[in-house]
Amino acid sequence: MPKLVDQELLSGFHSIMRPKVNCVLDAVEDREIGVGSINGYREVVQRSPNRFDIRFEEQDFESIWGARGSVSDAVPWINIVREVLGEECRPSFSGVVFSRPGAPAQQWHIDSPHETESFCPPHALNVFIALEDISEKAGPPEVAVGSHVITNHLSNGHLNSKHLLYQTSLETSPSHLTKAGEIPKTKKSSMNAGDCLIFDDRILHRGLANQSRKNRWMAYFSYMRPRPNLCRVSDTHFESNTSVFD
Ligand SMILES: O=C(O)CCC(=O)C(=O)O
Repeated sequence: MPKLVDQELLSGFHSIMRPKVNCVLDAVEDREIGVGSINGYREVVQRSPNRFDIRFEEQDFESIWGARGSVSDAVPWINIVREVLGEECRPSFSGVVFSRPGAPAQQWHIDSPHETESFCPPHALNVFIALEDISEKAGPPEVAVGSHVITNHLSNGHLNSKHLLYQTSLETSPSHLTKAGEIPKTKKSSMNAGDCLIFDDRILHRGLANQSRKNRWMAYFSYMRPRPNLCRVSDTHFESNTSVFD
């Protein structure tokens, strides 16, 4: 969605996000940080080599959106999220993902697994926001169009949720997702600062390689639909209990 975030909100994001990102990265310093949520810290995960995800909390955005945070009526994408997830939708995670120059393309992955064997409407949506222009060279996100329907490991015996979710040696690429002989088409496009990409988080997606000379910055806000048995749904996003500040 082109320019969903205007210049004023972008500036607000920058003034909140940059200092926190720098503070967390300073705390990481020379510590080991492996790839994957369990090998990172509460505040930062290396999603793939040289691609870092710094976690933000709802309170971080109070100065912009007030106490309701990222479900405030002032959030430019909130009506879309409500339409898909329902009025009761809740924020689940937010953060900044940045990739350093030379970061390779991520493996294809989904962010949360299907929860039932038969297809259900989305239980989670991701909103990606380009914080600066992201040229093709800087590695915008890429998605396998329509793949959220066929990433269901519960109905598709040859899929494994671990390989769908994590960066493992057995990447699940679009060509593994055949449905009636069709491989989902992939789509990528450069983004201008303020452009947003909103998607069902069961869709196969990845961040592309950063072949530019600058860090590539993106913010994200993830939302979920409250549902029964939510307490049994495991967190696959930030699994480490260690803090970089300990
Ligand atoms: O860097 C990107 O474009 C996507 C990041 C992502 O999907 C992830 O880290 O889960």
